[in-house]
Amino acid sequence: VARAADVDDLVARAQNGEPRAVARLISLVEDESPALRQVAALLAPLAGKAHVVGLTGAPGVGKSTTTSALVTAYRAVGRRVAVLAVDPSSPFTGGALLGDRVRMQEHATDPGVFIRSMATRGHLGGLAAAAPQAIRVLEAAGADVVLVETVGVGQSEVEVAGLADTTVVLLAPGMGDAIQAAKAGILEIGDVFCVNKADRDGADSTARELRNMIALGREGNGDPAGWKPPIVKTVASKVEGIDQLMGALESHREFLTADGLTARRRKRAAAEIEALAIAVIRGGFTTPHRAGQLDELAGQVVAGQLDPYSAADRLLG
Ligand SMILES: Nc1nc2c(ncn2[C@@H]2O[C@H](COP(=O)(O)OP(=O)(O)O)[C@@H](O)[C@H]2O)c(=O)[nH]1
Ligand SMILES: [Mg+2]
Repeated sequence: VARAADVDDLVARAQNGEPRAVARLISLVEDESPALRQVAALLAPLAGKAHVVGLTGAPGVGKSTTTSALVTAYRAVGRRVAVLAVDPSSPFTGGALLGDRVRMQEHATDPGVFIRSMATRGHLGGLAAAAPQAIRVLEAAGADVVLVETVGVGQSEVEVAGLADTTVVLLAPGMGDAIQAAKAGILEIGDVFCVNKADRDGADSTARELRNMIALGREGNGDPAGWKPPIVKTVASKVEGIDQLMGALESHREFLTADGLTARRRKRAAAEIEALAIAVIRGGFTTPHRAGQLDELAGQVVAGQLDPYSAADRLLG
């Protein structure tokens, strides 16, 4: 357990860009450390400075390769970049992310790059609460851009959109095509679309299909008026199209006026607070007293003496 003075020191060192302090703070977030409240309080005034970019798409589509190429592109224009690889399904940091770590090695000695992975299973508020807190750590460390990549599994693909100022949806020809993306509900969340593996057959038809589906499917989803999600073709493994992709991300960031950005961030903070509050309430049910009360109410519902809505009111009352 980190002592209060240690936490102060850690945050100060993270602000100086010390990678070890950044890593330690993210571990505190991940492990749901008792020191987390103090960490959160110290980080609150330091947050909100970075452009948070989420990358989502089916496994294998090229998210990690694209992320790594984007890091290089942002570094070339002098930005400090952080990468947060999030695995919402695994209790371990590592596993599926291990390969990504190897891939990110080329950036390992650059003091302007922070790369962290985190697992969120077991965190009190799940991805919705753990990731924003980790993002604040990276902002405190001076990141101008935070790239958030999730291991794409179902709901997390959509959830990552809730974490970002700008969301990139990646597709590749012949896999995770536009129709599948539509089914997964990820067409609505893209601010920028990336057809990666454009060295393969079918990239143009995937882009065309995507353009049609976007035009059809996005009415009334709260797009800032006038923003037409661009479709960028890339070959991430050969670093082709990456500057255009970065340009599209920058354009979206510029397009989001202060008001638009604040609105997105308020939604994100609301989801974070809600996730934490629900987790606290749920945690309350596991006390022996509450568990006993719940069991007794369940008995009354089964016996037809009480309806479940009234039972829920009593449990919360
Ligand atoms: N042909 C081709 N392969 C690519 C491209 N981008 C990535 N890959 C390869 O696709 C595989 C999966 O990439 P990865 O970035 O790990 O995908 P992720 O699961 O979405 O993070 C790797 O073997 C990459 O080298 C590309 O533009 N063209
Ligand atoms: Mg990956």
